[in-house]
Amino acid sequence: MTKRRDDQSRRYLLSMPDRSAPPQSSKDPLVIRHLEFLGPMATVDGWRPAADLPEIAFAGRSNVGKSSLLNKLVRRKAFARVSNTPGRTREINFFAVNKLFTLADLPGYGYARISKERRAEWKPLIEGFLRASPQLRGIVQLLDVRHDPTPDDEQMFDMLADIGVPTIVVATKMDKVKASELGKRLHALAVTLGIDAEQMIPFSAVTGVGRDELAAAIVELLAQPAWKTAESEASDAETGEEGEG
Ligand SMILES: Nc1nc2c(ncn2[C@@H]2O[C@H](COP(=O)(O)OP(=O)(O)OP(=O)(O)O)[C@@H](O)[C@H]2O)c(=O)[nH]1
Ligand SMILES: [Mg+2]
Repeated sequence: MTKRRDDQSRRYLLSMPDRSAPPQSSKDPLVIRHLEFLGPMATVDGWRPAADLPEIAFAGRSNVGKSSLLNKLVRRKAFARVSNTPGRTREINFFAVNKLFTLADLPGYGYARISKERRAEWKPLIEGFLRASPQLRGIVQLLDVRHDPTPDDEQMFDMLADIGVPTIVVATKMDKVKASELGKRLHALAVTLGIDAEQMIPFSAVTGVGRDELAAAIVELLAQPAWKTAESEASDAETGEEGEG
């Protein structure tokens, strides 16, 4: 499979949910009634919460704003821990929302100021989790609107494309860019990733812009069947095989 289009851009064959006609409503698409921290997963074979609720995971470089985005999403100041020490969180932290679904705050990757060996640690845990989570509905992948994707981001996008998990791309820290530059930055990111700019959700944990759009996109993802089941059913249909049981 060739993914590289030219020197500057890659076309990732991401599985992206159709967001062409987002529902227009002034109502909060995700009212938070109940929140619970479930615990951390530290290794691929380590503890994780029972996979009995649909799951959405949040991924991105260290310091990109995953925990801040989660807090904004659930309308709490300090529910997920916002780090002053990037590269520290190396576990996956799970939160249950409204006893209906689970959010997984993935460890940030690509922090420069740690050893080479430790820099590579993120991949097995994140990849192991993504591939072995039958209830996973999708990934919210964060990019800092100010920066082009790094090689670590590229590895992550390659992995998401390879696994085939539905992916929502969020451009975060919008408040840090001048209004006159925003359109240009979003376009540049979209071109680099080979996706449509409309597929990205512009977000800021400071101003709250994008919170409701993201919440609506997540609610839609949660309504989908688990993508793994959908995938295995599709391949069963192709081969004419029937599932067991
Ligand atoms: N201006 C601005 N700052 C932000 C935004 N989101 C996050 N930050 C800041 O960026 C820093 C990192 O934010 P975190 O939410 O801890 O980032 P993270 O991706 O969870 O980091 P790791 O857990 O280390 O992977 C903090 O100082 C935040 O206050 C945003 O939208 N705008
Ligand atoms: Mg964090």
